[in-house]
Amino acid sequence: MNLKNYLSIADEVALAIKEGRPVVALESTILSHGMPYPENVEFAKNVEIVVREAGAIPATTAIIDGKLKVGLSADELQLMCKAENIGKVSRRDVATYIATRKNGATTVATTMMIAEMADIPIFATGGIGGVHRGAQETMDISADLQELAHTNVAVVGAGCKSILDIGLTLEYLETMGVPVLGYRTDDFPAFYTVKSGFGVDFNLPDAATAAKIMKTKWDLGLDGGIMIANPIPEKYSLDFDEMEKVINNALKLAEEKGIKGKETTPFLLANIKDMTKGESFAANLQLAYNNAKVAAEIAVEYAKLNK
Ligand code: PSU
Ligand code: MN
Repeated sequence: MNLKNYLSIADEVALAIKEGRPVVALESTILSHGMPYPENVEFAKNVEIVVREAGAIPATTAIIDGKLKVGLSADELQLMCKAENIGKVSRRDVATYIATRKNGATTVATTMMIAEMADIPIFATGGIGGVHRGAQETMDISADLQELAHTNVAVVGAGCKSILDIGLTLEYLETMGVPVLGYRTDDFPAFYTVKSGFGVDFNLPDAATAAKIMKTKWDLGLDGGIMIANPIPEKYSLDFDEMEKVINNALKLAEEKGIKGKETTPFLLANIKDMTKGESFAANLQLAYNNAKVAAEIAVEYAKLNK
């Protein structure tokens, strides 16, 4: 591997990593393809502030000018938010984008890859990708799940996106040996709502326990990620049955329009936002901030263990 030719880590982030201080990776697909412009600019700034306030250094990742970027400048964040000619980069796209100097936003899968390369053990997102409804026919299963199976990074998310088949997503994670830990909950959250009706493997009482499980897993040589499922704060939680109706309408529309592949998730999120008159977007913002906060708290505890 000849990573140093490809990896470009911002000075502040590089120093924190070198000194063993807490760092939290953040993705850019949520900016470029998960949220509208210019609201995403405010989110991109605020989510980094949330990480800092909880005692860690934020490191948003992206592919820019032929480099895997870890830690973006204000201009680079702006570029990702404007999302003009910014692709959605999954594992299979990485080499092509770098070699041909195309700019791209990183998904959960690619942010995990880059975080591991940079030695950042934890990453906060909105919700992970997973097994889509109807995957028995379409075989649409997010590359995020394979990444969780193999890459040594803990991901804090409000469960998986509720547009997915949550039960099948959890089955897949079990098969791949990925621990699914609930942050102060017995229930696997459903993105916009606190509960999905499915359980988690273990109820994490605090950030220190999360850090201890991460260290133990990787000390044991048990490679692969960890899903830390952090429910949306109750006061921002939407009604599960209401959201199911909205999601089903969005799914029907996607089918009518023949939306497939990597377009599916952005299409559904944008339509759900419109159908709920922005209510779902407000919830999306809040759950993502909450994940950034918890990830930073865990990063702080993890850094202590490795001192
Ligand atoms: N969570 C959000 N909004 C998003 C995503 C996650 O709140 O836009 C993105 C993540 O980058 C995730 C991707 O990796 O959606 C999954 O896309 P797909 O289903 O095509 O794998
Ligand atoms: Mn897909």
